[in-house]
Amino acid sequence: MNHNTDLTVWPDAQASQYRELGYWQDRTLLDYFRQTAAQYPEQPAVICQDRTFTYRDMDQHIGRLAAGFKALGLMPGDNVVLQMTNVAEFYTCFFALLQLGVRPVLALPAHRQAEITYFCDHAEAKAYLIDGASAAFDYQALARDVAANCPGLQHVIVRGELAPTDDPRFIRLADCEQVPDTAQNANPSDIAFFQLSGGTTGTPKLIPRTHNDYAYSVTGSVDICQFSPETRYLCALPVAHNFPLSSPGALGVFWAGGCVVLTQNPAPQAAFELIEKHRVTVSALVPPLALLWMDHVDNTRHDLSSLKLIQVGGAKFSETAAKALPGKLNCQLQQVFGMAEGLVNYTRLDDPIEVITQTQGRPISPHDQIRVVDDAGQDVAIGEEGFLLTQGPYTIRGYYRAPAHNERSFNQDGFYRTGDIVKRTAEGNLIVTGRDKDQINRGGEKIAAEEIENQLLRHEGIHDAALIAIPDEYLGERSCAVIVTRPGIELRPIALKRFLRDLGIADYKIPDKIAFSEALPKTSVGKIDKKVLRATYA
Ligand code: OOB
Repeated sequence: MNHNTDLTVWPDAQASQYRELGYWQDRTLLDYFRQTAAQYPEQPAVICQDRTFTYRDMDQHIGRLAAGFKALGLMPGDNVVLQMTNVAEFYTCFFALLQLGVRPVLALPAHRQAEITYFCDHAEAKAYLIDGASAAFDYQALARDVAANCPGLQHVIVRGELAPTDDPRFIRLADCEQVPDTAQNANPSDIAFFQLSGGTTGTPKLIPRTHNDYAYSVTGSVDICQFSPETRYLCALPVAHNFPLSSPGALGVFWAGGCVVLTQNPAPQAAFELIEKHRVTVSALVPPLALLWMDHVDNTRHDLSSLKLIQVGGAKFSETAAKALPGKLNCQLQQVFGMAEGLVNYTRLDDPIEVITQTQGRPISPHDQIRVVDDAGQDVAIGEEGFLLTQGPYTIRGYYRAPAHNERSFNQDGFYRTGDIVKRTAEGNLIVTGRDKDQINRGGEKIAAEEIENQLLRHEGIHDAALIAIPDEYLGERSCAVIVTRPGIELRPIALKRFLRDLGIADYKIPDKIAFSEALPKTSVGKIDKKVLRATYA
């Protein structure tokens, strides 16, 4: 086995098997896009507010941007950080970088200085690409702070007009477009880009995804979800997230020749208007958003009759809500249980209704290996709860440059320890029943407890801190920080939230609730007993 810390490759036997089965086609992600573009050049590929891009338009922008990025000196194997909102330029930049073998780290719009600086440092990023025209947040101000702290950054590439700055590294994205260059410099078995892990440790982990493995996950998803040239997909979740990117997401739409409709605002009012206007057939939602859409549907005057399928995933969707959704939104429900590390499970469109409402589905591939094991690593019986382990043709074998963490996250046989607690039914469907990782799942947004605890401990008035999940009717879970202050120190929750915000942490990671305690309960081995804390603060 290759123990390169950048990309842990699959064992040779598996790699050859995946090739023989036709899963790995040794084509780049851009090859798939261009195949569709050649077949349906005039079809709309992306609708972004009042702009419509055909497949030909997209393809041309990609070629022009690739030429421009190359002229800036970006080289195969370089890393960059890509942080776009839900705009068409996300896809053109993504593919242009891939064409050059340059690897984007797919940051989320919610990430702030702490996260972005970390990505830039850890990936030794040469460039940072942002949406400088967002009405929701000033990404140029963020980029100025990031650039000031990251001397290794050679370029900050800005969608929209440049705000005044003395920093010569800032350049307009539009100025990057040059005479198109379509020559590819990417190896299909190499890293295409990085997804971000929900995380369980002090620092976020980068997930290297190869062209081969990712393309297969998309192709398999397109089959299962029956995407076609008629598919009109509303992308309401952040474009860069694995779910709306590849499950089957926008890439699935591109593989099939359909159309992606982008929205910056996932709220029902805005989304329903777009569904009616563009005759949207499918969308992907996290549970809180699905609940919001369901609550709002009775009061809408918009015609939603084009909707055929709503996918819900990212966090557990309650059985009650799952039963109600098809009647409310007058379409089918599909549950999706996936992870940026790879494995994605779907309920199938023709599954019995009990499977669709009571399970989180089964894997894409017959070659996804699933194990449900107990504390001792022994397989448990069907229907019994256990820890979910997986390996397969599109699940990573290691995080990027994280050898110590990889020791813990992967077992001897290459299985990824998902940290999810599941039951498997006789038909092979998975039911997520809990979690064995120190993470809060805030309505689909993942927070690594240790990351926030470390930040809290930087406060001089704090002696000890624990971040736990507390139940929330709407989000499923919210975060609660339990704080032990130093003797004689009094702190106010609002000041602590402020402290975290000033450290440049994404908003969704700021604790929803802050509680104070004399001491934190400890287990027999001296670790903070989060079970006790959760029971106390629930
Ligand atoms: C998706 O990916 P991530 O990387 O943001 O989060 C993965 C984790 C899973 O390990 C699990 O803990 C949780 O999110 N999760 C679910 C779930 N879907 C994800 N827990 C219960 N029920 C579900 N349906 O969240 C993701 C990636 C691709 C497709 C869909 C979701």
